[in-house]
Amino acid sequence: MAKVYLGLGTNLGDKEQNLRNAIEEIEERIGKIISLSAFYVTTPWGFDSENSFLNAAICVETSFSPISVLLETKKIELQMGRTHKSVGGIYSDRLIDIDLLLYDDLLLNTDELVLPHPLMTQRLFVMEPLAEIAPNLLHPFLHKTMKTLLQLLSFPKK
Ligand code: PH2
Ligand code: MG
Ligand code: MG
Repeated sequence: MAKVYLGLGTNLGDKEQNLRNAIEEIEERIGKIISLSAFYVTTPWGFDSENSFLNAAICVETSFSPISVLLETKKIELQMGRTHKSVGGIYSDRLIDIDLLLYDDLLLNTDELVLPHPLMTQRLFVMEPLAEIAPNLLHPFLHKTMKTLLQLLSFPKK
């Protein structure tokens, strides 16, 4: 069994219900959820929108490979009505976004999937919930804990 950390985000519709639905689908299709963060209200990062986000992080125990987890999360996003993905790094409002953050201590760099998620340590909306559920987890490439990485993000050195 592997432990996979997922970041969840939504900024359209009934956001709390969207997160709950996604969590239920993940548990049904990917594996047992062993940690769930609080839901964080966050401002859109990297694009302008009037719609604030609700973000969360979860840890799932799974027998699936990283690519299978990715495919399952894509299916859940589509099933929940997500219509378009970000194109060329331009973000847009969405009902649900499920991102793979970490898969055990795997380092992976393929066209389909990069692990750890390359932008996770730059994003407060990811690191706050992640550090809540896994403060002492080590980033397998940076060799720092999630708690430390969150602090570095919140109080960057000048
Ligand atoms: N997701 C993005 C881009 N910007 N901002 C917030 N606050 N929360 C997100 O989940 C988010 C974002 C790309 O997936
Ligand atoms: Mg995302
Ligand atoms: Mg995504």
